[in-house]
Amino acid sequence: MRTKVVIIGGGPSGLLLSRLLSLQEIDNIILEKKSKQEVIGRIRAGVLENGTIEMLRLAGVADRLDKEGFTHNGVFLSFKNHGFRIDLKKLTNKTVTVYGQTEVTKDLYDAIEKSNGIVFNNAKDVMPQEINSEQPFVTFKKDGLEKTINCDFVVGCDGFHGISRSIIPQEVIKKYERTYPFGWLGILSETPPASDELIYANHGNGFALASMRNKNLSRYYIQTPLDDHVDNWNDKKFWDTLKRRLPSDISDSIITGPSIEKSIAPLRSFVCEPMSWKKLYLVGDAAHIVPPTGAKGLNLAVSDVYYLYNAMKNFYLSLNYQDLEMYSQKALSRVWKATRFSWWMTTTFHKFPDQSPFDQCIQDAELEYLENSIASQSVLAENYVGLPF
Ligand code: RFL
Ligand code: PHB
Repeated sequence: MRTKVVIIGGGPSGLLLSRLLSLQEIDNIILEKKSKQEVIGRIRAGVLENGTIEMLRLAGVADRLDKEGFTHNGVFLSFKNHGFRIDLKKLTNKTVTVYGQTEVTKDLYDAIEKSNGIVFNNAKDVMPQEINSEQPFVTFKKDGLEKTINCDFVVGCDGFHGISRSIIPQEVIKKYERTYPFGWLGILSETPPASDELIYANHGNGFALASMRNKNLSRYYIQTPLDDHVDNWNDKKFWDTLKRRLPSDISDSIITGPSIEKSIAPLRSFVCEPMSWKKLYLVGDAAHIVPPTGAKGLNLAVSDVYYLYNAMKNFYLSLNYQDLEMYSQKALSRVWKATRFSWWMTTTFHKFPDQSPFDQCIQDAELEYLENSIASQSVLAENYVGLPF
């Protein structure tokens, strides 16, 4: 088999890149380790930046998003049992949109299937080969049979635990990492959201987030110890903890119900440099991870796709290789800014196990400053709605 671009990983970044390349008639094949149902079943991101939406429109997959997505003009922050609002629209003239990653992935799959794009699901032992040559190829197993695809480029869209990043030699790759001493326990429940806009809460016992998917589907998170387990959290314990951490005017009116999904995710900041090596390009979580506190992970994956898609388009349509050479540098410049913002949101809103009274007072001062300073609010708003691509 031969194609121009082999994309390893059929999550949101791999699917979006494939779709955009196909629209330019640049042949590509996706190799995805899991089944379509497993990929679509992942409940993750919920907040899309305008730049992400523009890219989904460019890919022709935004009809449902434009109809069903919820535009949010602001976001609430709370501390010391009291909330205040950041008016994103007024401060930046931009908004964010609530539309689940599950739906984004579904829309992309549908479009790719309709246009006969090639996705090999359940592709096992995927391995990029001869990346350092003019004839790279990728080997994998499908239904027990060994397969090879020759190509011009390999793109690693295979997430943090994928194989692609490991192809870059140790002496070339540099990794930057911060782990956090807590996780997020998230639940989905078929109840009306606590508020029309998201609430990020700093509380003496730990962080909480009230988010949503639609008018009758809520998404909530609470900070938990790193070694905690979902089995320790029945629904009652979850709701009681959440209510204690949100401002009481919200807790008093919150509607609870059975959880339909419950999971714990660890929090991590990670960046690898460079994001490309020879014929390999890394995109999204394969190259960087941010803690979800800034709602940046999926949006960053999409801005990587933007840079790489344009670079590949320039290469195939105009024989211009320059943008491909600049890909890593361009993408990393935006990645580090989102990494900083996500780290800042995480350190400002969470309770650290070794947090001293001094540290708590600094967090309170930070949030009080944010509540009363338009300059401080503008910094948060500009980053939250997404820096330009
Ligand atoms: P993904 O989604 O991890 O997809 C990678 C795909 O590669 C496949 N794969 C392989 N395929 C073939 N061979 C291999 N060897 C392979 N190894 C892996 C996997 O099966 C998978 O299908 O990476 P991608 O496409 O870069 O997308 C990144 C986003 O999924 C991620 O950044 C976001 O979900 C992060 N995130 C959020 N981002 C936002 O922008 N806004 C949010 O509100 C937001 N909330 C979140 C989040 C992530 C969370 N968790 C669970 C970490 C909330 C949470 C709780
Ligand atoms: C979500 O709705 O899943 C969500 C929203 C905002 C975040 C993280 C996750 O910062």
